[in-house]
Amino acid sequence: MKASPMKRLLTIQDVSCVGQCSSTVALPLVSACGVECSVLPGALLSNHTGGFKSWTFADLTPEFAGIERKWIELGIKFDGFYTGYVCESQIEPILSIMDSCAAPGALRIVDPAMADNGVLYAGFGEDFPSKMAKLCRGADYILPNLTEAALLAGEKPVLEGYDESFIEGLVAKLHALGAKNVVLTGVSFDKALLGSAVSDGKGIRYDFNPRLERMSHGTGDVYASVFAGSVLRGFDMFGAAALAADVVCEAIRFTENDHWYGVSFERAIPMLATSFESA
Ligand code: PXL
Repeated sequence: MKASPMKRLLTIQDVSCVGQCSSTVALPLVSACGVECSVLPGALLSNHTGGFKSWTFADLTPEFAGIERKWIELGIKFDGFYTGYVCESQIEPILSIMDSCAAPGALRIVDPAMADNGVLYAGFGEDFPSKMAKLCRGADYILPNLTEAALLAGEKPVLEGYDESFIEGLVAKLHALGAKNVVLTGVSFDKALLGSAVSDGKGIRYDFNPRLERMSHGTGDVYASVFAGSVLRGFDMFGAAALAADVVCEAIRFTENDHWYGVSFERAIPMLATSFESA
């Protein structure tokens, strides 16, 4: 059987040289989904900011305009865009590239990677969530965790003791920002289960897996990369969310206990790649 034409996704997020996050996770995982992955690095860091004592940071925003002009000149188009950790100066240039380099029907997948466990990542100011909200406005899919969702909605994060009606209210506020579909991660009503609330604006479906008690930096990037790759492969968002969660769990299971700065997603690649054998 002849395979369907390969889709091309552009991911826009930093390159952290060390740390198993952002572009260095997206490139292998989107590729393992059978989707061509182009990268636009927004910044170059020596290592990520989540637990290392310090890091170097080079802002690559000044490169964006020239790269966009070149792509327009060459007629380069993308079937989808997946944004992760980006900085404020990149929001407008990213929106411009999403307009000028979109193939017909191109999808916009926004992981508003900026916060976790109730707090913004180091280096982001208090007003950053309102800037990130602009990127969420025209998105086909947004994938915030509970902290990011609250900050996007202009609220204080609530990380436990909530019920389904609270989650429904939060998801409704995210749709009100202008996002078509919402995948809210890190949801748990029962301590033994952890999962996501997946909403198309008409109804919410939940996807839960048994909670794995392990430090888990970088799982959001693994989740978003698999979600983006599988949506471009034609999975519906419920199937994409379920596969993304399964790959995260598999990656955590393969991760040594003292490996604190990322997850060993590399060993989940065979399982991910076989998920598309009949797709
Ligand atoms: O995993 C999200 C992420 C991406 N990029 C950088 C980060 C983080 C989280 O800390 O620091 C640079």
